[in-house]
Amino acid sequence: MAGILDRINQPNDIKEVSPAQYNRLAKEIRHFLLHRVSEHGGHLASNLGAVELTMALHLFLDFPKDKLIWDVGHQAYVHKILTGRKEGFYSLREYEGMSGFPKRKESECDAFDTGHSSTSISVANGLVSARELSGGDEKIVAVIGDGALSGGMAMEALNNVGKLDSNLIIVLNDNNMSISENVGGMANYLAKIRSNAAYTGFKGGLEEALNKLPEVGTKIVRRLKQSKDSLKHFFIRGMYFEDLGITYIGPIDGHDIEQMRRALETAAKMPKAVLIHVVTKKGKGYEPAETDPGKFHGVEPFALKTGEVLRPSTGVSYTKMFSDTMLELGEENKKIVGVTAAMPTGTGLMAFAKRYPERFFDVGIAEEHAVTFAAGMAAGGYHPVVAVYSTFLQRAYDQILHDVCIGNLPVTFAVDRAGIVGRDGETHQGVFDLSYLAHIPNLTVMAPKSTVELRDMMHYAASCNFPVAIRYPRGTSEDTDGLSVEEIRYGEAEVLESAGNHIAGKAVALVAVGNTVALAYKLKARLEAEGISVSIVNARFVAPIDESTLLSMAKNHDVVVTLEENVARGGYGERVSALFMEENVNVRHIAGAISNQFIEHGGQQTLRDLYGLNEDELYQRIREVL
Ligand SMILES: Cc1ncc(C[n+]2csc(CCOP(=O)(O)OP(=O)(O)O)c2C)c(N)n1
Repeated sequence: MAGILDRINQPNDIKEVSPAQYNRLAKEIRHFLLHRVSEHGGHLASNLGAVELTMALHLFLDFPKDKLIWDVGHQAYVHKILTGRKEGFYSLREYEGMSGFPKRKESECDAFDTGHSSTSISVANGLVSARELSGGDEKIVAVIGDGALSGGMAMEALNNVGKLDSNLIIVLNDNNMSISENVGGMANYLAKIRSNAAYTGFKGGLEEALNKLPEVGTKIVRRLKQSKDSLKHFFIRGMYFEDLGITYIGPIDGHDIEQMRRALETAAKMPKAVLIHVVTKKGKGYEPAETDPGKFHGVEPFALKTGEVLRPSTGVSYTKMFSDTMLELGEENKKIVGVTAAMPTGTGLMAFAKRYPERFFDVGIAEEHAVTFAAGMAAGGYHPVVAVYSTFLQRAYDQILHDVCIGNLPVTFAVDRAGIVGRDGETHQGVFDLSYLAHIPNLTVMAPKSTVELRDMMHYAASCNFPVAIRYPRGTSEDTDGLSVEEIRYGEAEVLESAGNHIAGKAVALVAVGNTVALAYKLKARLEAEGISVSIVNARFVAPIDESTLLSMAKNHDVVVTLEENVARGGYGERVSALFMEENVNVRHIAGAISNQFIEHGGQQTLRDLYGLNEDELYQRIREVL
C-alpha cells in the first residue's frame, strides 16, 4: 500500500494531508529517517525529535516565500524530506550528494546556511529588518534548540529582538539535551518552566477559580499578572523572555501537531518577537536513541535492530590519545583543568570529567566564553586545557588574541578535527586554524605526526608557562605511529629522513606538518624509486617555524616541498616561503596545501584527493619542477 510519504514530493504537499493522517505520516517519516541514516550515517536523534515540530511548521508556513531558519541545521532532515529532497537521502553527506545541513544552493526552501550553533535568532532578526525595509509580508521563523540557546550569540540576539515591532517567531525546541546533557542557568531555567508546567492543571484551576470569584477574584488575578513579584512567575511562565520584551508561549507538547499549529497561528498575529517553547523528546520513536541520545546525535552507519555501529573505527584515534593523556596530566599536575564548550564526548574530555569532576568545566556552546574563562583560570594560577574542534575555535579568535595571548597566559588549546573532517562539509572543515592562529604573537602552534607524538606535545605544552595550540586531525595515525619521536625542543623540527650524499642526483626535502608526514613517506618511496634523494622533516612547530632547519634544507636540496592540511593562504607553506624570500634563498618551493576555498562534504580521502593533497598530484608537481 502506498504510504502518505509517497505523496509528499514537493514543498507544501503536506498541506494536502488530512489531520487524521498526521500521526501516520510522522511514523512514516521516522521509518524513512531511520533507514536512511542507519545506512549513511548522519544526525539522527535531533531529527527524530523534531518530526511533528517540522510538520507543524510546514503546515503553517508557505515555502519558499516564508523563511525558516534552523539553528545549527543538523535537525533539518525532516524539512528536507518535506521540501522534495527524499531522493537526496540516498546520497546523504556523500561527495556531490545531499548535505546534512541547510544549503541555499541546494533548495530555495533553505533560507540560510548553518552548521555552527546559535546563529538563527540573529539571522531571523536580520531577515525581519530586511522585510521591514523592503515592505514584504513573509513569515520569519527561527528554530533553536535549548543547547544552542546557551551560545552567546543567541543571547545577544534575544537582547536585540525584544525591541522589534514587527513579527518574528522563535521556536525554542527544548529536548533538555545539547549533544550531551545541557548545562548552565538557562538550561536550569527551562527545566524549571517544564516542571512547573506539570502543575498546569493546578495553576489553571487556581486561576480559573479566582476568576470565578466576583470582582475580587478577577482583580487578584489581574494584579498578580501585572505585578513584578515572584508570584507573577507562578502564573506567567517564561518571564525571563517576557522581561526582555519577547512574548512567551508555552511550554507546549512538541509532538502535538495541532497544539503547535494553534500556537504558531497565535504567535503570527503579534507585531513583535514571540517565543514558542516546545518540549520534545530527543531520539523519539527509536528506543536506542531515546535511551542514549548522545550516541545517536551524529552516528556512523549502524544496525537498526541493535543500534550497534557497523564499522567501529579501529586503532587509537587522536581524540582517544588526547583523552588518555588528559588523565595522565590530571594525575601529575593538580593545576591542570579541562574546559569544553558543550563537547565533552566529541573532544574526549569525558574521561577527565569523570575522574576529576571538580577540575572539569563544560560552559555550554560558548567557545568565546570558554577561551576567556580559561584565560581567567590561568590568571588565577591554573593551567587550562581547552579542548575544541578547529572549526568552532574560529569563533574565539579575539578571545585567544586579546584575553590569552596578550597576557601570555598558560592556556593549552587542544584543537581537534583540524584539517579535512569529511562529511559535515564546509561549515565543519578544520582547514583555517593554522592561518588564524600562527600569526598571533606569543602563541606557539604545534602539530603532531602521530598520536604518540600528540601525547608528548601535550606533556610539553603542560610544562609551558605560555599559550600553546596543538592541532590534530580526525582519525588515527597508524602509518606514522612507529616513527621515532625525538624529545620535543622549543621551535625545533624533527628530521626524520636525510637525503644523504646526493651529489650525483637530485634531492627533494619534504617538510610535513602533522598528519601529512604519512603522505611524505609515500612520496619518498615513489621518488626514491627513480633515484631521487629525499629528506623528510616533521615540522612540529608551525609557530615559530624552525628557520635553521628550513634554511639548511633549502641549501642542500633542489626542491623544498611543504605539506599541510590547511588552506594555502596564511598556512605553513606561506611562512616558509616568506622566510626564503627574507633570507634571499634561491630554492624551488612547492606549497602542498588546500587551495583557498570552502570544502564541501564527502569522505576524507575523497576530498584530500580532490583538493590536491594526495600522492599522485604532488608527485606530478615535484616531477615538473625537477
Ligand atoms: C559553535 C558550535 N559549537 C559546537 C557545535 C557542535 N554541536 C552541534 S549540535 C550541538 C548541540 C545542539 O543542541 P541543541 O541546540 O539543544 O539541539 P539538539 O541537538 O538537542 O536538537 C553542538 C554542541 C556547533 N555546531 N557549533
